[in-house]
Amino acid sequence: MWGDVNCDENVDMADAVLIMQSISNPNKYGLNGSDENRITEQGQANGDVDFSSKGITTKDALRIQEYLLGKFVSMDPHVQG
Ligand SMILES: [Ca+2]
Ligand SMILES: [Ca+2]
Repeated sequence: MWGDVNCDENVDMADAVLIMQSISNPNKYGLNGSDENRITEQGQANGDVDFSSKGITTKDALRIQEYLLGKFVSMDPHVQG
């Protein structure tokens, strides 16, 4: 599911936050992080909603936030707008 970074079948602010946590605090929230709520490979795949940035970056987190604010009707990166 596009945008569902924490794999709870919902797209909300927590997903954008998890992307930023996995970038800023990889020891805890990265793929091999210590926190039980760390990002997973599936979560990274779900969260890569901005194809202009390779992999998971702050751009993907930003796109999720913009989606939540109503700027996009779909989280699918193939459907821009
Ligand atoms: Ca989620
Ligand atoms: Ca990306």
